[in-house]
Amino acid sequence: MQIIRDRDPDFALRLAEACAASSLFDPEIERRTREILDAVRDRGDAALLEFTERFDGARLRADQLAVTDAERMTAALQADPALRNAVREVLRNVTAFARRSKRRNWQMRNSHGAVVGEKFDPFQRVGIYIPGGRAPLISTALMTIPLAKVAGCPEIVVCTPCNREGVIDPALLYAATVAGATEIYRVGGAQAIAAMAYGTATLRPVQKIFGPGNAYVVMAKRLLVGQVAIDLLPGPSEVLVVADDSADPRLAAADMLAQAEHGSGEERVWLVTTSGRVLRAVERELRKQVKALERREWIEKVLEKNTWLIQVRDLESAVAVANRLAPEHCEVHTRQPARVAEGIRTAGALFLGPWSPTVLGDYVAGPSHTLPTGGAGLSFAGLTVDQFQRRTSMVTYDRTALRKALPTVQEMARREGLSAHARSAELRLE
Ligand code: HSO
Ligand code: ZN
Repeated sequence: MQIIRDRDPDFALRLAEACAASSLFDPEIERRTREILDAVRDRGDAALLEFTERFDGARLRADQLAVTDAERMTAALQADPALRNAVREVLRNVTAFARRSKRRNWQMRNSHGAVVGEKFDPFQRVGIYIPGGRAPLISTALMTIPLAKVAGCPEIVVCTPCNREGVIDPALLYAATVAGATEIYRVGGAQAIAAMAYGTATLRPVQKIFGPGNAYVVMAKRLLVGQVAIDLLPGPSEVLVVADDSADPRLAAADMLAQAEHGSGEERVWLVTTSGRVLRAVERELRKQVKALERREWIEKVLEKNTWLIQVRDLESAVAVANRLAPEHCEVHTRQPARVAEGIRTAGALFLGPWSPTVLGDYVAGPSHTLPTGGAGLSFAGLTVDQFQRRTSMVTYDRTALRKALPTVQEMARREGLSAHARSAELRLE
C-alpha cells in the first residue's frame, strides 16, 4: 500500500505513479499480441486451435469451436431456479436501462426550413468477448449481450475461453443464451478478437467488437481499430473511494477489496480522503478484512503493488485527484455525495452514498459494468446501448429551402475554389 499526502513535497510525482496504469502501451504485450493477430489473419482456424491449446490447455478440432445447440440446451436444463431468478432480475434491470438510453430517430427543420435528422440502425453482426480466466463472468454476459438485443442487432456472436476439457461453464452458456447470443464460440484471448475482426472458416467477421478482457484482449482491440469498430478499452477492475470524515472505513475497505478480488493481478484501488483518521482506519480495515477473504492471496498482491491511499486538504482537491485517475468505478462516501459527484467527469460509473457499493453496478443495478479502465476514462465512457446502433444523418431540401441555402453554398465553394460544388446547387434553380 502506498500512502501519499498532498502536503508531501513529492506529491505530484507519486500521484503520477498512482495514475500510470497501464499495459495499454506495453511494447512487449503489443509485440506478442501482434503475433497472435497475424497468425489468425494468415492461418485462421488452425491458429485458433493452436492458441487454444497453448493458452487454455484444450485440444479441439475446428468443428468443436462453435458451441452446439445441444450443449446450450443441456446448459439450460441444468440451470437451477436460483440461477434462473438471478438472471431474470439482472436482465430486467439491464434491459430497462438500455431501453431508456437507446437513441431514437429524430428530425428538425434547419434555418432554411429543410428537414434534417438522424436515424439509428443496429449493427447487423456484433462480437462480444466474455473473459474466462479466474471466474466464469456470467455477469459480463448479462451486462453486454442484452444491449445488443435491445438495439436490435440480428447476429450476436459471443467468444469466451473454455477450460482444459474444452468446456464452457454451463451457467455462463445459459446466461448468454437467455440474454440473446445467436452464436457462441469457445475461443478466448487476443485470438478471439482477431477471429471476430478478420474472420476464419468457422467464424464470420463482425462489424464491431465489445467487451472486457485481459491486457492482451484490450491490446488486440486497440490494434484492430479500423479493421473493425470497437466499444471501449475495458481492462482489469478499478475502484476509487472518495471519502470525507463522515465515511465508514469498514465499508470503504470492503468495496476496495471486492474490486481487488478479480485475480488478474492488475486491479487497481485507491482511496482519496480529506481525513487522516479515515485514511489510517481504511488502511487498518484493509489489512484486517483481507485475512478473512477466500481470495486473500490475490488480493494481497493488489494491496501490495496497486493500492494507493491519498490524503488531500479538501474535497475540491479530492475531486481533482478523481478526475486525474479516471477510475473505472468511483464511490462517493461524503456528506453531500451528489454535490461531490457533480464535479467528477472522468469516472466510468459513479456510486453515491454509503448504500451503493460497486458490486451493485457489477451485478444488478442496470448500467453496464463494461467500463473504461487504465485511465481510458479520460477519453472513453462506459458501454451503452447506442454503441450497438449505427447512426446515419439525413437531409431533405425542397426548392424554397435550397434557394435560401444558395448564397452560402456559392460563397463557400468560391472560397474553396470548388466550382462544381456551386454548380450542383445552382443547376437545380435555373
Ligand atoms: N468489476 C467488474 C465486473 C464484474 N465484477 C464481474 C464481478 N463480476 C468490472 O470492472
Ligand atoms: Zn467486480
